Amino acid sequence: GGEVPYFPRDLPNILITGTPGTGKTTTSEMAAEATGLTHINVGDLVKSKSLHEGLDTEYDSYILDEDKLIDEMEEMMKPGGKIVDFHTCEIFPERWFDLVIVLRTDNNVLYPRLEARGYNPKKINENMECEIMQVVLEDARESYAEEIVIELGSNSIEQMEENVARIKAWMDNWIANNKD
Ligand code: DAT
Repeated sequence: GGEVPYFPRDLPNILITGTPGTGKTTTSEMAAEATGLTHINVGDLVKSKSLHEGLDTEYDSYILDEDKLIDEMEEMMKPGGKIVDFHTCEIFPERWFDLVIVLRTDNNVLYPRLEARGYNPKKINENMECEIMQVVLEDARESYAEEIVIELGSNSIEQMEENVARIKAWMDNWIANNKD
C-alpha cells in the first residue's frame, strides 16, 4: 500500500464495493446526493460502452474487459470527485481511491434481496457464498492500504443512512485536510 496519488485532486474518489445486493447502488446514489460527488455505476458503464467480452450464460453476467474498463475510467478518475460503485474492487489502480467502503449484509437479509432480483439459483448461491466467505472484504484489504478500507453493515435503511452520514463527514474532513 501507500502509493501516492499520481495526480493532485481537489475532491476525493471513493469506491463503494461489496457482494451484489449489499446496497452499493442505493448507498452510492444517496451518498452522491449528500456530498455532491458524481456516482459512477460501473456495471451500467460496462453495458452501455460494451466494455465486456459477452455474456456468461451460466451466471447470467457480463465477462468484463478489464483493460477497456480501466482505460475508459482513467480520465474520469483523474480530477477526483467520483463515487465508484462495483462488486469487484481488485481490478482498479490503487492510486485512484482515497476511501474504500465494503458493504456487508447478514445472510438472512441478503438472500431475500437476491431472490427479489430474480437471480437464478446458481447466481444466488454464488453471491451468498461470496458474502459468507468475505471475498470482497479480503480482496479490498489485499488491494488497498489498510487505513483506507472500511467495512460497514448494510442490513437496514437506518444503517444505510448512518453510512451515508459517515461518508459525508469523511469527505468534509478530507477536504479540510487537503486544502492548500
Ligand atoms: P447492490 O448495488 O450492492 O447490488 P442495491 O443498492 O441495488 O445493491 O440494493 C439491492 C436491494 O436491496 C434494493 O432493493 C435496495 C435494497 N437494500 C440495499 N441496501 C439496503 C439496506 N441497507 N437496507 C434496506 N434495503 C437495502
